[in-house]
Amino acid sequence: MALDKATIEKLARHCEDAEVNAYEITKITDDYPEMTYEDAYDIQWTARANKEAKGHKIVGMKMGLTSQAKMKQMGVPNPCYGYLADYFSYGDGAQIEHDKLIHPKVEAEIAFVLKDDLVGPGCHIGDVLAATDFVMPAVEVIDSRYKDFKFDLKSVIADNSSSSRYVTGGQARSVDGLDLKTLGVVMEINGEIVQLGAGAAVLGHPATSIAMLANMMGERGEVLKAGTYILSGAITAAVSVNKGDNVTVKFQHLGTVSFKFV
Ligand code: 0L1
Ligand code: MG
Repeated sequence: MALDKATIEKLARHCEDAEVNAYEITKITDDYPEMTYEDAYDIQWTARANKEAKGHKIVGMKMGLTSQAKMKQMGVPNPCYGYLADYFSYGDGAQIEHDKLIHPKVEAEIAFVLKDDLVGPGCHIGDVLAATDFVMPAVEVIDSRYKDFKFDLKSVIADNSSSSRYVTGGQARSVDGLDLKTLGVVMEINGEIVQLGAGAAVLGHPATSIAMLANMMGERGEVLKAGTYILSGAITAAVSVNKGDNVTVKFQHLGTVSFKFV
């Protein structure tokens, strides 16, 4: 740990303020190059506690940067995680206000809901499949607070892994009989196909991502609790969206998620 408690608290307020008021900031490591990964997660967990103190509920978790292509593109060595607050959450058919965001992008994801706790370290894909109550289709709206989405991994972690909004729809299904690795998705914006993908884009299998989350949380003594809703990571590349855009993502076996930016 390189940053003291007062600096962690200051940076948590800095990131959260940029998120709530939708303005750009420069990456934290420009001013604090000594920041460690532990500091970065301390900033995220402090911002999370501040949200709860203001009366918000934390309703889930997300994994980010889970594809080899995206890690390579962003020049980062590992995936990261973040939390989902109540006001991030939207249902199928939603209208999301574009003006409340900075430069949003959309990604198709499979969401997991757990029926048992997952406790890392040592958690593996089999533990995840056994602990999964159901999966559902979701679309994550990411909105890095960093100018032009320019960041390094530590700065992204402090910024809650770019969490912003997410939309859940389609059908809830047990993982029994579903091959999440080959499950296909088609993303359309304003009726035009913009992305195709399959579940294997997420660390080879989306459940691997959930195991990694449990193991990363385990390093901090945190447990991924039964009932948690988790976005497992992007199946498609993230696509920039504008005001007025209609987004529809069709998931094989799981139905469709549609919404609009207004
Ligand atoms: O959910 C994601 O994969 C995004 C994580 C943060 C990186 C970014 O903003 O692109
Ligand atoms: Mg994502």
